[in-house]
Formats: sequence, structure tokens, C-alpha cells
Amino acid sequence: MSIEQTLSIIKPNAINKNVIGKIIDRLETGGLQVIAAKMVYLTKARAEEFYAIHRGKPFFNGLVSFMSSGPVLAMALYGENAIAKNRDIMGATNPANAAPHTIRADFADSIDENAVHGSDAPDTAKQEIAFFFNRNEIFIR
Ligand code: IDP
Ligand code: MG
Repeated sequence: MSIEQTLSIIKPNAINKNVIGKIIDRLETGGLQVIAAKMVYLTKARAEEFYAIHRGKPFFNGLVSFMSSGPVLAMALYGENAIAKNRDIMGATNPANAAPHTIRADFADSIDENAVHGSDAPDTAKQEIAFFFNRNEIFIR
């Protein structure tokens, strides 16, 4: 067990559905603390930068357009095994395969518009938190 930080993003489709509170409740009830949060609009260029690892994949352009189609809520989450815990609470990338009661099972529209992002490993978590937050915007308590 280790105490970790991870990046969560509530994606534009979930923001449009007015379920920010419901999603944060899942995260908090699951044992994660929100230690940073900001609503931001990602330009196409910023979305491309965030998802650079997926450049060249068939879904890349659609992903970037979707992520810049409206504001997102970026959050840093904190807790024991936060990276894996967040991914468990999120559910599988494709909501058709997401376990019942996960965020994606309940709030995703499709694999392309799957409601939330979560970092997948300690190095990407660190990078992705730094993409959105300065150190003085993160409040561990
Ligand atoms: P993750 O968000 O569960 O970590 P990744 O493989 O990192 O999944 O993919 C990033 C995002 O790209 C996914 O959340 C999803 O929205 C989109 N994506 C991934 N694979 C596909 C696909 O096969 N078709 C359409 N969109 C996809
Ligand atoms: Mg990923």
C-alpha cells in the first residue's frame, strides 16, 4: 500500500449532464480526497499535448475534438493506492465493459465519450498533475 496522487478529469459530456457532484461523490466515497480542482477549457493544442501518447491512433482526432468541445474539471486526487483506486471507481475504458456502478458504467455515452480520465501509473500521474496544477494549487491535508 502506498499513498499516491493521481489526476482525474471530468470530461465535457459529464459536465454537460450536470453530474460533477455525483462523480466527485463516487470518488470521495471510494476513499479519495480532492486536493486540487479547476474547471478549464482545453484548446485543441492543449488537448493534443495532454493526449500526445495517443497521437497517430485512429481515435486521436476525435478524442482531441471531444476534449476541447467544452470545459473539463481537472482534479488531483490523494489517497492509498489512489491511481488504481481511481481506475477501479472509473471502470473500463469502454463503458460496455465497465463493471456495474462504476462512473463509466453510469455516466459514459460511449468509448469515445467516457465521462472521466484517470492517470494509469505513478509517472503519468505526476506529469498529468503538473500539466494542470502548480504546486501552490495543491492542498494536501
Ligand atoms: P483510459 O482513458 O481508460 O486510460 P486510454 O487507452 O488511455 O484509456 O485512451 C484514452 C482515451 O481515448 C479513452 O478514455 C477513450 O476516450 C479514448 N479511446 C481509447 N481507445 C479508444 C477506441 O478504441 N475508440 C475510441 N476512443 C478510444
Ligand atoms: Mg489512459
